[in-house]
Amino acid sequence: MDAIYRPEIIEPEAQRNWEANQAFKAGEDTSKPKYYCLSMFPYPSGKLHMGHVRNYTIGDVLARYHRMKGYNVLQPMGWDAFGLPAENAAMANNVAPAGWTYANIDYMKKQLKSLGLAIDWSRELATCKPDYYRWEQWLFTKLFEKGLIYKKMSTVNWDPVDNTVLANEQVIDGRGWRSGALVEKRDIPMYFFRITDYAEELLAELDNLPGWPERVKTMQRNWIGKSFGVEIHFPLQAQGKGDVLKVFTTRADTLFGVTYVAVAAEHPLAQQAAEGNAALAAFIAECKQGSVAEADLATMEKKGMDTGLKVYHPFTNEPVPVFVANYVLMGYGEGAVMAVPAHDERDFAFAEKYGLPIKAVIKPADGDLERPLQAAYTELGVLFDSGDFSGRTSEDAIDKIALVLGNLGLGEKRTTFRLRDWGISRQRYWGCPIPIIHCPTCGDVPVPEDQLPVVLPEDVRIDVGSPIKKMPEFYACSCPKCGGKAERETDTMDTFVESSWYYARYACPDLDRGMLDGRANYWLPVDQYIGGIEHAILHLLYARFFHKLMRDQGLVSTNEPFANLLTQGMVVAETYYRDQADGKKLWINPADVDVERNDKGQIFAARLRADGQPVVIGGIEKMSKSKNNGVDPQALIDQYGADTARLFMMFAAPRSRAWNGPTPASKARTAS
Ligand code: ANZ
Ligand code: ZN
Repeated sequence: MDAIYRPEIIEPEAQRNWEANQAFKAGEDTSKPKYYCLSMFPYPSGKLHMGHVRNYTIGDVLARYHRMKGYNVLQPMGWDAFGLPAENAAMANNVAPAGWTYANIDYMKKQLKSLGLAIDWSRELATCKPDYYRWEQWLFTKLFEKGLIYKKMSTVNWDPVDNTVLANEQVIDGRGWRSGALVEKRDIPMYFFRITDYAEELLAELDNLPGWPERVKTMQRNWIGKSFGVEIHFPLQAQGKGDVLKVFTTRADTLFGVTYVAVAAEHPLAQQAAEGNAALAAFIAECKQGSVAEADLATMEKKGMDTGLKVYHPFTNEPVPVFVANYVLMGYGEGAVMAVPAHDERDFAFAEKYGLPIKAVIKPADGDLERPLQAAYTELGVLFDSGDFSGRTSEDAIDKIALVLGNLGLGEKRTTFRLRDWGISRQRYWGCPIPIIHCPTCGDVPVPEDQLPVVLPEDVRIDVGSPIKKMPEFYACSCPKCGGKAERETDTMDTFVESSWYYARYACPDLDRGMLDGRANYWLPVDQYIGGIEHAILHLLYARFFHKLMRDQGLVSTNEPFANLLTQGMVVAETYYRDQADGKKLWINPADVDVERNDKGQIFAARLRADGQPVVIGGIEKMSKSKNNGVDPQALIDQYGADTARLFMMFAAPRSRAWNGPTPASKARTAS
């Protein structure tokens, strides 16, 4: 035996041995309790970063611990292999996205192996392979037949120079990232998953996930956003009897403070008013321009225009003007609001800007409002100047007003969700083809099971736009129903679709007769899921949704995919830079800097090793390429060995409550 520890000899030897003996191959064994330990699979971007090392080491520690405790452990690995970066890399390096992706997978797989993870590699999957996405397409056709997937027009970012749709992240300051052209909005048909049908269950089931961090559950609850409110009907002046404008409000108690109503630019009433009103039509067109990103909508300047139309107040019968306003969203509630400037901040700002009346009707229970109002009073309180409802509390008035409106046939209580249906059409190439055939006679026809998969051609050249949109050999086909000439859909699916069910496919990755078999019910739910907090909302919500879709399709028997969730923190590092002549910062990798520390270990001086001159200490930031503060795990592994690198990652930032122990759910499974 060597006197010194030589990882470069010991580790490859151990790893060869594991591989030869298939040491981590998992099988279904009902004599032992099972433990399914899953770390979020990586996007094959090129090489591993420290975030991966941390994520996968946490998973590996838990997997090995449970194995030693006598559990039947499954720890699989795979590749989230579709996505836009492959197209960008392909364009930059003149290679095909498939080749780039497969080469990255090869390299990163070697790196993962050198980390010494106890992975069952026999279950490896890559989402860009037809034997994987075939089943995604199959489920798509089933859901389409059930009406859980539908088509509707939806707004996208359109680059008028490159003639292509842009993803939100490809729009920079309102311009296309390649062409620099001003981006327009365009309506095109897209497919949507009816996730809103599951909103109630997705919300309620969060209460049955004791193994999830409270913080993540709160984020999901807010995202689903259940609101209890009232739908109120404002009869339209100068229209047929019974024509009403519907609004959704959470504050029916403020009804007597309504001084205008506002509709979204896309609302049919706005469209109607714009006929013969050029100024209004221009304003509506302007509203439709610009980004569709939600963050931009929240911060943009509130703008509006009077339509000239009027509605009647349902109680006082007074006429109320109808505005078009850019802060009203077509996709929420009714796409129309009753505006109460005295008690809503947005309405207050809008009323001040356009000189609309501000009528207060709610005051604090124990005091009075300031006069004149300097800002909206948005709290609940007691009603005044509100007819028969004056003197009631807000809570009480909301119920009573809903009741009276109901009796008049002018409204009812309603719950609304902030959650929108999930639009999954992407006008990109490197994704799973949507299995629909467009027939001039039969309409949208799902591809029959025996014609699946619809294979994405891999041998392509990428320039502007998706190559399969220009390949008749891909899209020309015949209709499965009538046999006539037809065309295949050329959009691909959002890559979040692939990552919504991979955890289940690991149970039976070799199955070629179906999406899942009984093995999925043996392994699921995942006992411990580990991944970045950045996936707290979308990925985890979509995966929960897919689990329920698969359950209702008879593919799995549980309600939730992940019994315990561990969200690891961000991996951070020091940053260093020098100011350059052009005002930009030159970021310097910490590996090239020599530092001096005080007795608390804080860095107080730093010099570039190459020239011995000082560099600016930029503080600790998330490890990223942009700040050049990435620490390459490979260098650590090569120098000190994987065990050292792993131990360091665990020691440097220990997980105090790394896991919550097997939940009752996973115990119950092992009994059956
Ligand atoms: C009148 C009112 C008075 C409101 C008041 C608030 C305060 P949450 O809680 O998020 O569900 N709203 C309704 N539909 C909208 C749309 N399509 N676009 C933009 N805003 C919309 O929010 C519900 C409130 O958001 C509703 O209650 C409505 O404004 C507005 F003192 O109605 B409220
Ligand atoms: Zn047909």
